[in-house]
Amino acid sequence: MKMGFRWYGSGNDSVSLDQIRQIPGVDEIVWALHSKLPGEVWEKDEIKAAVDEIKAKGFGVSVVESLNVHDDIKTGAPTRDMYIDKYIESMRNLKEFGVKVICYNFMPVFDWTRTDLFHPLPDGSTALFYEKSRIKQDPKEMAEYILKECKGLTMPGWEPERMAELDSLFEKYSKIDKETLWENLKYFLEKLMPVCHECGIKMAIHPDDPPWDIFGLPRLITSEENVERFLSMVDDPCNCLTLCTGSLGASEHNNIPAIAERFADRVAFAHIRNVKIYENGDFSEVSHRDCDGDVGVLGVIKALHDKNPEVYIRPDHGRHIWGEKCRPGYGLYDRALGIMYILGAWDMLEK
Ligand code: DNO
Repeated sequence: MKMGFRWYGSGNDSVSLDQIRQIPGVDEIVWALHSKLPGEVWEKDEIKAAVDEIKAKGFGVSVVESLNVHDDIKTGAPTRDMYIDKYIESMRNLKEFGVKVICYNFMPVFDWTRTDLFHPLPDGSTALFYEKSRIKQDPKEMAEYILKECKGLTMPGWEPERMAELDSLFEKYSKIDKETLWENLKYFLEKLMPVCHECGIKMAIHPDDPPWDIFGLPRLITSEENVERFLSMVDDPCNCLTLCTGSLGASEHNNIPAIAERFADRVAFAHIRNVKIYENGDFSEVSHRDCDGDVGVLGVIKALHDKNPEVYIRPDHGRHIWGEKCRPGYGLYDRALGIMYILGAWDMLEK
């Protein structure tokens, strides 16, 4: 297993590489060129600058999160082939710097969505929270709220440039139903698979978060059944999953340890975090500790340990603790605690 830590880059993250170096057991920085919009090619000199900075501190750069997919690919617009070509160009550039896994998502319009980014927990910390009844509100209000809380820090999937054009984005998706979205995903991946083999890169789709339709937009990677459909639709060892335990785990219908076990060989990357689901369907992010939430974190770790010991893992969102001021979900302290929990369980399994 290789342990990673997501980092948004100098000037775009409250955490430094020097701090990350002091968390035991971190091998990799999970990185991206965060100033790039979906559809822009990641040029070699830009990749080199990012990678050099990370490698200088002794970390690997094998996992990119995310190389975002342009909406014209998701909607199957006439320009999609042009955007797929650009995507492939970025992949070939990334390969030259040793990238092995590309995490991406196929969520329409929005990336992960929450109604409260700093919801108080009983212990005095705060965490990301989803209140089901509030999601009926105007999506523009939601985008404004999220951008405000991110205080000018770039957040993948929530690029201000895209959010400013929400009407036309919603218009693009107005004729896209679930089956069309599945077809467009298949089309995209079938173009990419030969390039993956040429480059030794695995494409690892991130599940939809939350794992159900929101704002009338269809979402695909939401359940065990749909993960199975996704993996068999393009049945190629390079067509993989980012097992985000908290995304799939927000639905009480998903048994995450069972999903981890069943698809372990196609899990290229795992995001480990825990969520607590309430009876009314709301959910809160909580600490990584198994008994604090409903994900079954220890079962997931055991499944990956037993069936895919080469997997890349990162702790996912943490709570905001000890007064830390950070990007929502991405502080230092609780993610460092998460790493120690995951490594503790892993080491014990090894012994
Ligand atoms: C949230 C993340 C997602 C993820 C993308 C991958 O914190 O898990 O934003 O990076 O969906 O494309």
